[in-house]
Parts: sequence; C-alpha cells; structure tokens
Amino acid sequence: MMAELTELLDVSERMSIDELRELQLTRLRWSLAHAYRNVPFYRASFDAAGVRPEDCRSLADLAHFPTTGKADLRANYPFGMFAVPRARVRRIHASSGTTGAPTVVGYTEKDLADWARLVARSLRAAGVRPGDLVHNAYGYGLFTGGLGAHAGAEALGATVVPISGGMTPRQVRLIQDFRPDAVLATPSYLLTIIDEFERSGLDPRGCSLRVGVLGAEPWTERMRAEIEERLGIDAVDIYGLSEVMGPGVACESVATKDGPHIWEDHFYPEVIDPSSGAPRPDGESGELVFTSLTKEAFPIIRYRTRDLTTLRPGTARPGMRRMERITGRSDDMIILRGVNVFPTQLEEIVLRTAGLAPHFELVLTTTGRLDAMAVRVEARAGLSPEARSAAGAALVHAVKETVGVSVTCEILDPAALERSAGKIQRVIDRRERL
Ligand code: DLL
Repeated sequence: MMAELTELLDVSERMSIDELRELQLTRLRWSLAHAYRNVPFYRASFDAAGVRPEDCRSLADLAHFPTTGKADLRANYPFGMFAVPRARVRRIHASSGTTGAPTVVGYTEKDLADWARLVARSLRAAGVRPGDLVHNAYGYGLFTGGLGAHAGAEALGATVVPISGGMTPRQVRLIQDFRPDAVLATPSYLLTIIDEFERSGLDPRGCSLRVGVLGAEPWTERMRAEIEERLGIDAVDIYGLSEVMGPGVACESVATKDGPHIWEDHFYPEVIDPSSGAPRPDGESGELVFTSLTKEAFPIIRYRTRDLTTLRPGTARPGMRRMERITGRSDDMIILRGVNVFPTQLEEIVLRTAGLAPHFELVLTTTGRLDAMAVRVEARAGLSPEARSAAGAALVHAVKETVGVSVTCEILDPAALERSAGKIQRVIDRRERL
C-alpha cells in the first residue's frame, strides 16, 4: 500500500465536513443564480417548479429544485445550455451517445484550469507523482478522456505520452521503450494491452508500470484483481462524465482502494430513487445526481447521471464522500424475463470461472415469445475441449445461481472477439421490439 503525503493535498482535501458544507452552500447559491440568470432552460425549469435561486438557504433546499436529464441537454443542442457567450468558451467536448444528437459541453479558461487541477488531484490520489512518465491511452478528441487526463497529468507536473487509444502493438512498444510509471486507459483497453504483451512473448509484469488510473466504464473488483496480478500494478478507479466535467469528478485513493472520493468542493452529489426521484439518504443505493458548484460555461443543476451507486463517508479524504463502485447504468440494465441483469454481474462470474478469459459479450435475442441471453466468452489459451465445456457449464450454473436467469454459453477461441480501444460495448441487443 502506498502512503499519501498530506502536505501535497489541496486545501479543500483537508477541510473538515463543516468547513466543506459552508463552502458548498456559498458556491451552490452562486451556481444556481448563475444558471438561472444565464441559461433560458434553467430559468424556465425553475420558474415552472416555482423556485428561485435565493430560495436555496441550506444544502437540503437543493432537493426542491428540478432535476435535469440528458433529454434536456439534447433539446438544447448544440450550445443552448451555455451560460457564457460562445466566444468565452475555450473548448468544446461532446459525448457520442448511441441514439440522437450528441451532448455538447463547453469550458471557459477558468473551467479548463479547474478541470486540470481536479484531474491532477485525482492522479495524485491514485499514486501518480510529479516527474512521473504517464502513458495516456484514453481517446483524444471530442471524448473528454484523452484531453482531460492529458491536461491533468501536465498540471500535476508529470510527463505525458499522448498516445490515445488503438494501435495496440505500438502501445506495447512505447511502454517497453519509454518506461512509463503510470498508464491511463479504460480497464477493458488495458486488458487488451496486457494480452498484446503476452502475444508478443513479453512478460507484462516485467514492464515499468507502477499504477493504472482506470475508468470511463463500469468494472469490477475481480477485474481489478486480474489487471493488478497480470500487470503487477496498482489499479485505481477514476470516475467522471462529460456533462459534469469529464474524468476527475471523483477518484480512488491508492492507499485505500475503497471507491472514488467525490471532489465535493466542485460537485455536489445526491442519490435519488430512480423511479420517483425522491432523495435517498447516504448509505442507500440509487441514481447519482450532480450539481456543479463552480463551472462557468456549462453549469449543471441536479443532473441525473443514470449511474447507480451508494454514497459512503470519506476515508482517505475524511471530508469528502465516497461513491461505491458503479454497479451499472440504469440504461445498461438488461431486463431478461423480468429479472434485472447488469453486465458487471456477468463480468464478475466470467472472471471467477476457471478457464475463461475476461473477454465476453452478451447477445440478446427473442425466441418464440421469450427473450434469451447468450454469453459469448473466450477461453483462456491452451484450454482442452473437455475443460472448455466444463467452463461453459460452470458459467451457466453460476449465472442461474447468482443472477437467477437461464442463459446459454458459447466458448470462443482466444482473441476471437473484437477488442475495443475505448469504452467496451458488452451488450448486443437483437430482441424483437413489439
Ligand atoms: O467517460 C469520462 C471519463 C474519462 C471518466 C476517462 C474516467 C476516465 P462520458 O463519456 O461522458 O465521460 O461517460 C460517462 O461513463 O456516466 C458512467 O456511466 C461511465 N463511467 C465513467 N467512469 C466510470 C467508472 C467519461 N470509473 C459515463 N466506473 C458515466 C463506472 C464509469 N462507470
């Protein structure tokens, strides 16, 4: 376990809960007023709910304000949610989204500086240090991962290799030649890189990497164990979303690895009941909702992330709450014959089934009037035909036992599935919609 040097922490990271709450309230009142004054959407939604920014006298009053959803951002495509003139926006990012218009977000110069500082804070919590060499394999472009992580690593005082995602043999080559200390990537893409090491006859554990700061998609404790074991690093969870900022909304501490601490001096978290929208107390699971406290170009008020988690008290940063590892997004949830299934549950089972590699996809089809799910998963190298069928049977059994649904399983040759260079898409939905 790595110790953290408290003298390196930002002032807000050392605040008591009371000091932090006071700062949050001041900033929240500013953010509500800023949004109301400058974004017609917020003015209309606050007015419709009969609330004014000055009605927010305590942090609990925030619950009286309306929530904002992805559809609201789409309805204001492209720049309708900006609270400053377009010319003051220094950078634009967008999240692709699988359907409809992309969600566009913007940053002023100050927003970019705050973002870089928060990513630097995240990387430091993860165990990256000034002077380290950082291999940044998050995708560069409209996705916030590449440029967001890049600026943060520079702000920390690290040396960045802006390799982006893809061209995996070259990733391995540069890791061998440049000897980086840290890698930034999605967990699924880092696995692809590890596989490529092995495919080229190199021992991944022998490489220079010490820490991986991994996020942008849901992953499990078992995936952490697999990556740490095969690469010989500390694998740390970083969380964020474009609508709120990008990477660095929250990050785990390498010292505790117990869920990302939310940087609450900039983002106020709530958890709500996903169906009724009612607030839930800390310790209960539900949908994570964020309100930005300092953002100028793109203030976001009570944004429904669709990410499901539970808020816990801070540990490595006692003032800041932690979020539990995301179990999934409400929109990733598969409802199979009435049972809710998350891809992360399957990841957990695949990884603990002997003989199976951590590469799989879930194919949903309709047979007759019933939905069916097939797990297509790669065998580990060198598995005998008997061991393959045993692994398939073990998986089907474990899914039935723990998730409560019957699935079929197809065991594939190693490397049969396409690898993604960024966020992995595990579910292929071919169900007939009636
Ligand atoms: O994925 C920002 C990011 C980049 C975070 C790099 C971490 C590292 P979006 O493309 O807008 O932004 O996607 C945001 O990804 O709502 C979650 O569903 C998911 N997500 C992000 N980080 C994690 C994580 C970036 N650590 C959406 N664990 C979010 C689970 C995550 N899910």
